[in-house]
Amino acid sequence: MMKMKKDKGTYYISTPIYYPSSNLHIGHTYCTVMADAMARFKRLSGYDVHFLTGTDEHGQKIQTAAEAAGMTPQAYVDQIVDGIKDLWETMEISNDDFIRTTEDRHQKRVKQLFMRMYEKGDIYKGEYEGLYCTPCESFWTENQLVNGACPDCGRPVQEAKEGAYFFKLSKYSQALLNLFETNPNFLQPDTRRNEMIAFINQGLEDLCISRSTFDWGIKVPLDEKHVIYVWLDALANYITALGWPDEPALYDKYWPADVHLVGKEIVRFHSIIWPAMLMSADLPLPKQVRGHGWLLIDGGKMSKSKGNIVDPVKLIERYGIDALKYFLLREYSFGQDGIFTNEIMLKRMNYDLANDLGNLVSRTVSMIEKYCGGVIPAAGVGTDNPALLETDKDLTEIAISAAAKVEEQMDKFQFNLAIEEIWILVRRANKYIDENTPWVLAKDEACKERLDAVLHNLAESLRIISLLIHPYMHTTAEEIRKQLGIGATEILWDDAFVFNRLDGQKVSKGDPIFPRLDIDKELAELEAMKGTPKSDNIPLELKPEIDFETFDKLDMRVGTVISAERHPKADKLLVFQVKMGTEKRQILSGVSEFFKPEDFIGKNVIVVANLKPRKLKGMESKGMLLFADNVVDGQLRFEMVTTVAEDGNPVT
Ligand code: ME8
Repeated sequence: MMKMKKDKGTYYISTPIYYPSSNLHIGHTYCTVMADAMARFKRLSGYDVHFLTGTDEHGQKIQTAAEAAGMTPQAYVDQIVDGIKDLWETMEISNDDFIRTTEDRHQKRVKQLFMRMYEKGDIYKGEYEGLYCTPCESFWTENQLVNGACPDCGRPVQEAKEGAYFFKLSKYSQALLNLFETNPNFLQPDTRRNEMIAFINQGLEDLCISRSTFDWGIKVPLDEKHVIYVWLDALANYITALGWPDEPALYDKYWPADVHLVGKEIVRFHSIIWPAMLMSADLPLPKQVRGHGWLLIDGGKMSKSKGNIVDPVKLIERYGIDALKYFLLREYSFGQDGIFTNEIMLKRMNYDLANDLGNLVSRTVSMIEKYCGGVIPAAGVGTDNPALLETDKDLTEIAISAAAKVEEQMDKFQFNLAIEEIWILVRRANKYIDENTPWVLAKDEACKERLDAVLHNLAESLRIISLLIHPYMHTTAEEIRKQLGIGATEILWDDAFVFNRLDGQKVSKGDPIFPRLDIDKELAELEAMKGTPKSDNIPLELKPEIDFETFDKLDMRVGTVISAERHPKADKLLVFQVKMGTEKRQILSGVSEFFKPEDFIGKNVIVVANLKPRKLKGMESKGMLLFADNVVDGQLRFEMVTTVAEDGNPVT
């Protein structure tokens, strides 16, 4: 077999470096599986690929989680990172490197990058006063908030003030706008690009890039009382892992990255802050940032406190790596959010894998064993029936044109459509069996030539399928090749474009590649495995401590809800009329996804009565209703156990 030269150049792809604040779930797996499929696809089609993943280990969130677990931050992250590495190893993720931001190689290079930006005159010392979201490690301005909460995660923000270093992000506004305008490919999908342009047009503020309220981070060179902002630290991984600037062999070879694959919520960091940092350091920009959508469970994001985290390890143990990878890549459309349920997953596995692909493999190999002594027959035609000749032509055409169609979809990161192109061939081949009925041909010696031709065509189709599926499910691809007797030959993408490779190979039937699942039974067992979340399993992640004087500034009163209705202009907001003594107040609260307005009528609530009034989407809110997160079930609570007197005022 001829060897094709790998001469398409280099391809550098990265995933986000994940926070090791807890174990990874199916959402992280989704992103890494896509990056892996792309890396494998590019390798197979002739690129010299570098695939990077890793962990983002600094910052207040990690420090707080470690403290809650009674461990040092380093010991805390070490055990979680071990688990993350194990997961990727179990899943046979083909990353070429794994960067940890606590590694020396990273820390020293982040300091060098910081100094380079400083020497450029882009970093200055100032004082930061703003609204801070601890889980997201982000400062926000008042008008960036959504319903008074963090626009990324929806959680409350707190006022924070500290002496800090700033990066002159605003200086790069125009250069960033030019980037989006002149290079529409830089950020995909287009919807994300439009959001970023709008974000810049609102006015970019300089970015606070140091923290002094905690110390789990890389020290600011020149001022060790501060640690470098975790996002500046993390984003730098894409070049520090390549050895920039002191060991630049990989950097020279692979930078700029071809694509940073990231979830939609961190597109802003990758397409605004990261390019601005690189501009400041006079380094080339990545060629592309691709934002993917979220996997949603029960209509929302997975959360540990809701107890609805889907653990990939459990699914792999039950269904195998390839079935899970296939499902993730086939089910969801890149860039859009998608719903995850066990039922959707199990149906995909049964219909596409056990029925379509599994049957094609077992029928083809069994028939070659039964009717041809296990040897793949040579190519032929064996009929002059135009209808059957048409089936040959159709199957061959679909088979040899599939690779180009797959490439076209992969160029757009449309994994689901790329796989659908392959399944058009899988289903066509199954139909070909039904049209040509080899079991009938086998009964008549005069039809032997036709029988051989049919089985040859099926074996060729399977060989092509084994190449096409290789990036997405390499173990299955190799198993199919083993059954076709070509397991030892090199996998070459270019072989997917031709239909004449097999003649005389000895097949060997194996176990079904995807056993059929009893969906009802699986659903019941998966449900039983979930268990009920227990509060003592859930680390309590708290905001920074406050002193009594700060707390004592709050004036809290019990009020009674007289009416509640939806805000006419904001889906998330409810508008309450609350009675406290002689006073009636309007208070707005962003809780419509948790409660219906009628849940509140006549109920007593705790009101922060001295909060400065403000307008939310055109309506005034005077005060705040208190809700609390319930650790056990993740639900919000508001009710007080009090009774209401006849005059409508609470009895205390
Ligand atoms: O943001 N659906 O790390 P992170 C789909 N450390 N993808 C999901 C998902 C879901 N429900 N949940 C998570 C960070 N992801 C930073 C990144 S990079 C320099 C620093 C995926 O652990 C998705 O790719 O919160 C998302 O962007 C990423 O995990 C966030 O991982």
